Amino acid sequence: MDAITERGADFLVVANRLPVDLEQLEDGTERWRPSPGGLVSALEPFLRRRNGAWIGWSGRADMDVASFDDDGLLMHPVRLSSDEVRDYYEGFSNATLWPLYHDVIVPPVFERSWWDSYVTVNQRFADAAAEAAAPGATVWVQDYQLQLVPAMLREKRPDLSIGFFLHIPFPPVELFMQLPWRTEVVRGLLGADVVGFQMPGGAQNFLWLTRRLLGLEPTKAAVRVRSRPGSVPFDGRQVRVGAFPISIDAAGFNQLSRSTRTSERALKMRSEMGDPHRLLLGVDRLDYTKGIDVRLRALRELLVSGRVDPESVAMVQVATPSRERVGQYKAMRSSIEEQVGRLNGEFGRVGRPIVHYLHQPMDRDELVALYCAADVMVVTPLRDGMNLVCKEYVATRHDLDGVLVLSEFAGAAAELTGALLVNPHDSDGVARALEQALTMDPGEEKARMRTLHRQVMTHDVGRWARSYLDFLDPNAATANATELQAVHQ
Ligand code: GDG
Repeated sequence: MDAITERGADFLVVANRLPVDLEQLEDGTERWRPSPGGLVSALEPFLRRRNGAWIGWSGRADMDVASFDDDGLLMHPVRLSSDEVRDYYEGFSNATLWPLYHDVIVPPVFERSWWDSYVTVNQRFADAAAEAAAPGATVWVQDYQLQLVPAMLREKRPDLSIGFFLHIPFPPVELFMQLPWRTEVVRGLLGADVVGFQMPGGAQNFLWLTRRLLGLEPTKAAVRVRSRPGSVPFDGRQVRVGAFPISIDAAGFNQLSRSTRTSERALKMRSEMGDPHRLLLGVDRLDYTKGIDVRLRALRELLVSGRVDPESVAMVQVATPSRERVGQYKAMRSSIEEQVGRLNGEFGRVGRPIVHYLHQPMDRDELVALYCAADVMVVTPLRDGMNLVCKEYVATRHDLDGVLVLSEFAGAAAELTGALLVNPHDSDGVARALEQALTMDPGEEKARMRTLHRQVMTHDVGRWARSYLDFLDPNAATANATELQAVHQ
């Protein structure tokens, strides 16, 4: 805590999790290991240049961890008790807000004690940020777990420039209105100077809600707005609202895919699967929003009807363990595993299953080799804020081969128009798209992938971060551009 108490950080990220994991070594000691993600790589240049700090939970309950310096970045852990992990995190965040914001695919649970815990924990994050920030600092609050932080922080530190970004969809008014604490959440978000969403639709939903719940009229004046949505006057300030579609470290994925090690591994994977004529791939956290069941049903339909020969295809489905203590996730896992078992039982043979199902985290090199090995990437969420997996697949296809089947209900569909877009609620439509992908002629495949590849390589996560931060603080725009240029050289 020493460095930040003395001077304070000029740029702070506040997120549920720190970008590091506590790792247990063989000798019983522990050390912090970076958990690389797009967000941290995109924000690192800004954090380093501006005396940055990251505020978040360590991932372990009931553990006091002092602030520490991670290779020049200040990590400031926020403590959560095991009751808070249950109520704030697994409860309100993942069993109330997550389903409510994803079209109520499963019913959200409304539980007063979870809400109370959400308020307490949000206050703790806000207090930590208030303490760590230098006068006039920029604080960027991330995601649905921390929607009350902007207002709580402004209350204590009106001098700060506060941004908020929601990584998941923001729901239509009719759904959001179910939330018993709807006004409190909207007021929490309005504490920010900029409320950012993935898509213009989410920003628009938010603006409509501010009118419905608080009677705010959007400002029509010539305020600088991004992708239209606009701004609302609140509490003597203009709160600006905009869409900022997130992306990936495209160059990083591309580079990894070009290594000899990756191509050799990709070839080996295919041969271990019996060199199928066409290999399908799905990569998701095991989550009911991701529509893993949708693609398995479509594949089964093609096999049952004889439109696809079981000898010619194989599919890999990586379903990374996620939120395993939340009830809805347990039920979903069983039903997906039943589908996989049924497909393999009916269409596999000894040593040659149709679906290779992996319920385990996979390291990044292995994941990239899988992307390179796959002929068809299948991404069929029922609702997804953006979906990074489809962008990662595209970034690794420097050979311009590969077909992407993508749900219209993923934010990424707005950009990735070269994909075969499907409605995940239309099983016949998904089956038709899979069939089309499996039989696409190489000319069309390359033409489509060329468009996709260009889009992803030119719209990376660095560009996303810069566009948001320039919008939040136009005075810093030139400095941000210079800094990023230097980093990418
Ligand atoms: C939320 C929003 C939005 C997955 N399994 C493994 C692994 N992953 C990595 C993927 C990808 C990331 O996790 C998943 O990102 P998604 O975007 O697909 O989905 P969410 O986790 O739901 O993310 C989403 C995102 O936030 C960003 O704003 O796009 O809409 O829901 O990067 O590669 N990585 C490794 N092993 C795995 O087993 N190494």
